[in-house]
Amino acid sequence: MDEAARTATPVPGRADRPDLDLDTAYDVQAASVGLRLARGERPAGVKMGFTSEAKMRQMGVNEMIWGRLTDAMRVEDGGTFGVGAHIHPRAEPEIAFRLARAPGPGADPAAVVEAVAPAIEIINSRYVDFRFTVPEVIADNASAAAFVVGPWVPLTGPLDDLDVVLEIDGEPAQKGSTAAILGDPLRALTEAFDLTARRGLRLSAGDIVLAGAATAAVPVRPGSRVRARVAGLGSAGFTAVP
Ligand code: OOG
Ligand code: MG
Repeated sequence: MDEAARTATPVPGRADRPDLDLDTAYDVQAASVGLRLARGERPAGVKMGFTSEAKMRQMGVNEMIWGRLTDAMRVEDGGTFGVGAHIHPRAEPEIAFRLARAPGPGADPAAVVEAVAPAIEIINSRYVDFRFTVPEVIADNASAAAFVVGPWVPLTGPLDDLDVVLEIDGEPAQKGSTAAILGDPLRALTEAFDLTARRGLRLSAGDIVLAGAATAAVPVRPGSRVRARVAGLGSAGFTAVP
């Protein structure tokens, strides 16, 4: 997986991998991200996947997953993303949370949130044509490639039904609502706390949690301007370059 990511060379998915159960898949993910950390990247938090019907339908899966973020995946808001280093990147609109502290067991998610922001995740499956089984996509770090976070604001109001638009070159490409994310993105945060704790990953102050896409993902082509707008929160965007 690490080599497929580094060299932008896809590997076959939905392949015969009888030993790849969920535990093994998360072990592969940890090992593969471990190689990135050994090369000097720093942990930056986690991303949730398949927290919305729209995403589950698009990818033909029905199980929540999570992956790990590193600082090297961060694209500055308004910055550029180089498509050429990736296989077939897609953008999807998300909500980002920044943690004020490590979440204790059974933590009230809102109480652990320092700030919330509109965000874009750029996914880039290392499998041919984005076709994979659930264990395969977990082993592939949940297709994580990059993320863009817009302006952080304190969590003051409800997040359970904010309009979301993903724009390409100023035109809406996907529309939805934060309600698509488990009914409320804060639920995705609770799931992130539970699922990571179960696998021994400790989140800490300053970590980012991406709640999962509110809509289906859209291919990122060189030259496009991509922006996610979330009503009441603002927007996050980037320009794709070759
Ligand atoms: C897997 C990642 C799913 C989300 O937000 O639902 C995800 C994929 O679609 O390749 O990041
Ligand atoms: Mg995502």
